[in-house]
Amino acid sequence: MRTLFLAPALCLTACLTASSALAKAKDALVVPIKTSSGQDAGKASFHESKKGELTIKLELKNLPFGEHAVHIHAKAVCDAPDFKGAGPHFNPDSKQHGIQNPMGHHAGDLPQNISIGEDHTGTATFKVDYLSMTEGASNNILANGGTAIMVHEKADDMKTDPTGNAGNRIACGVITASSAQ
Ligand SMILES: [Cu+2]
Repeated sequence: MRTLFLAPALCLTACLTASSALAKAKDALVVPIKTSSGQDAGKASFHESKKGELTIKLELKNLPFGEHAVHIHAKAVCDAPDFKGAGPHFNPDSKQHGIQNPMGHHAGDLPQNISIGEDHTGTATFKVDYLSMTEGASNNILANGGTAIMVHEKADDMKTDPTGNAGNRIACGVITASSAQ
């Protein structure tokens, strides 16, 4: 009697643990971001809805006051201090740069800049349907080893190809499947 009673209870515990770990890995990809001098610049979290919309939530710190471009760049490399190893913007559809560019836009272009306050922190949330974390999708930011999220010195003008005139790269975070927390 005792064995029969215990077995289902153990199974229930094990099943719950396994499914919540799985859900966590898919739901919340959290990427730490660092400045070009290696200082903590906060984090970006990525969540894909069932409808396929990707939400990118930025919580940044230790950055200069003002408006800054944020993009997804093509390679999962953050090589300080210039972060050039991250390559150009993530652009699987071979388009031009800028949400306002008629020939655009790169999949790695985000719809707004982030505003950093006088306390050197800032938050922003972007919801886009042109990026995903779904295996097999051409716009999957985790495919081919992943991508990088990049913060620039200046604002993106949303139209100048290929960079948006955003200036130097000042903070970076590597986006890979193993960034999941
Ligand atoms: Cu960029």
